Amino acid sequence: DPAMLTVDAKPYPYAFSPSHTALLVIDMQRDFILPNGFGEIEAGNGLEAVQASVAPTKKLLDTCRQANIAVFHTREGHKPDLSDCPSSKIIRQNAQPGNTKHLKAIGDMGEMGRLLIRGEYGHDIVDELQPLPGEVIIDKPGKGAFWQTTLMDKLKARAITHLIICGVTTECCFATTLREANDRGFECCGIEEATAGYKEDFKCPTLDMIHWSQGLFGFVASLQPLLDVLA
Ligand code: TIU
Repeated sequence: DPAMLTVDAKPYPYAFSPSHTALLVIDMQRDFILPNGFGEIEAGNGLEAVQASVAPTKKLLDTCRQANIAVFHTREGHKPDLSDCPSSKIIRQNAQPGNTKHLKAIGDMGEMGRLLIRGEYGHDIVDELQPLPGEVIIDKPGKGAFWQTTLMDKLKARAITHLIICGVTTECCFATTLREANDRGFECCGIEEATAGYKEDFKCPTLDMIHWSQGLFGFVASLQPLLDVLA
C-alpha cells in the first residue's frame, strides 16, 4: 500500500495508513494539568511531568492536523448530578480516613469549578490543545475511552484501524484506553514524550508493558521519528 507509513517503534516498526489512523488525545484537561485541579488534589505529587507533556503533545497534534489524520480528544468527567459516576469511584477517589492530601472529591467545588464535572472550566481541555471544529470530543465517565461512549461507533464510521495515542495520565486513562482499544482490534501506538503521569516510577513500566512480548497491547514510539515520517 503506497499510502502506508512506517515509524521506528518498540517492539518493531509501526506501519499505518494516515487515512485509516486517528490521533487520540487523552484527557488533556485543566483538571489534570493545572494547579488546584482534580489531579493535583488526587495525586498530591508535582504537576511538572504532565505540564511538560503539553508542548510535545501540541507538536504531535499540529503535525497530525497537517497530515490530515483524524483527531479525537477525550475528557473524563460526569454529569452535574453525578448519576453517571459509580459510587465506587466517588468513594475511592475521595477523602479517606487518614488521607490528609486528597481532601476533595468528584463534584466538589474547586478553584476551576466543580471537579470533573462537564461544563465546568476545569473539565475542559487546556488552552494550548483546544479542539478545532471538525475534531471529535468524547466525554467519558471512566478511565477507558470506550466505556459508555460513542468512540467505537465514531472510529468505525471513519474506517479507523490504527490509533496514535497520547495524553494523561500514562498510568491511568492513557493505559486503560490503549488496552481497551487493543481488545477491540485497533493497532495502537503510544507516543513516549506525549504522555505523562503523576508518579514518575510508573511511566517506564507502563510503556514497557504495552510493547513487551512482541507487543502485548501494541507499540510505543518516540515523538521525533513520528513527526519526521508525517512531515
Ligand atoms: N485522565 C486520567 O488519567 N484520569 C485520572 O484519574 N488519572 C489519574 O492518574 N488518576
